[in-house]
Amino acid sequence: MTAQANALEIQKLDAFKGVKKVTIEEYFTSGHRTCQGCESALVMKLMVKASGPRTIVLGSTGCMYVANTTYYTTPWVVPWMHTQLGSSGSAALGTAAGLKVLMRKGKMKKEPINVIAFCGDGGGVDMGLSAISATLMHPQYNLLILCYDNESYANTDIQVSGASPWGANTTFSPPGKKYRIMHTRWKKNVAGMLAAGHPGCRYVATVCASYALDMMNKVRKALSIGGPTFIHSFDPCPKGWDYDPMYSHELGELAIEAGIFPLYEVEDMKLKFYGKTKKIVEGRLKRKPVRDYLLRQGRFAHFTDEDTDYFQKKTDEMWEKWILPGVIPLRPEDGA
Ligand SMILES: Cc1ncc(C[n+]2csc(CCOP(=O)(O)OP(=O)(O)O)c2C)c(N)n1
Ligand code: SF4
Ligand SMILES: [Mg+2]
Repeated sequence: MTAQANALEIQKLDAFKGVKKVTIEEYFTSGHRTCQGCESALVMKLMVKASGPRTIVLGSTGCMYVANTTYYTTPWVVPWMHTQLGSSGSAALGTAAGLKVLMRKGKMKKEPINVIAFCGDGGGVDMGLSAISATLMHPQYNLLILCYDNESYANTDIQVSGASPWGANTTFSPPGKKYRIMHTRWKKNVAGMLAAGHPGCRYVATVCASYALDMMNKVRKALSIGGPTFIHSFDPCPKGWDYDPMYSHELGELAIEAGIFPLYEVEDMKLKFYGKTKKIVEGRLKRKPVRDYLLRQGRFAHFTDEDTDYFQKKTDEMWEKWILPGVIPLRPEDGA
């Protein structure tokens, strides 16, 4: 396929230049039953607001499937389909390929249609990672995979995932009298891994809906650039993280300000930090202590000073020792 022919299949979605330019139409509306303060539901709403009406959404099993499809009701205004927990990559690829064939055979009008597949962290960071990787290797298909990361297998009652933070209390890692810290793995670095490992993938970004305009504009860029793309969204979850639902927005901000979840985009292998992360990288903003973020959540209520200090030390390492702060941990051997 020539670049010109491929371009016909891509919607050009320019960035919204300020909140006043954001369209008022909604494509994820009422009719869902996610928890009060659920940031992932906001991510769904902003994601399709950004992509517009000519969009097909596919979603793997998890809260954003189950809570959005109660029998006979759904908040989705655009066409929507469920897919198996580890299949966001394959579903996106299959749909994009199917649309291409139907249009080529004249069975559908030729027009650019956005294909977005979402997955949770269980579905994307863990179970479906291989399918996502395979999909990012096919530049001839235009699609976006958005991983909404609430840092647990939330829908099945908050089990630990590869994206759960060190030390968090989950149903698989409850603190006990003998062992206080039951989850001892550092969060998997999925966006950095996918960006570095797939040279044909033109766009990978991290987002947080606390910065809604940025988040929508990253979705628009991912859909306009051509080929398969990936966005990792950091989503506070009042039920799993155990805090008052009114603080979702604030917790998203705190995670960025403490440097726990850096905001960046990788376009054609060029890295750009943005928002408060950029200010931190440039030394214009001091990182907040991680304890300001951790101690606001019940999942870290068992932490002692020793635990917060360890979390701080590991976060500092991401900033001070990683070759690209918060993105790529590789570094030359000391003295090399
Ligand atoms: C192959 C498979 N294993 C297990 C399940 C049960 N299950 C349904 S939803 C879910 C949790 C998914 O977690 P995540 O992808 O993080 O989405 P969240 O629920 O957090 O929104 C699990 C384990 C399933 N549906 N399919
Ligand atoms: S458990 Fe978390 S992700 Fe699931 S609906 Fe509730 S707030 Fe949203
Ligand atoms: Mg999850």
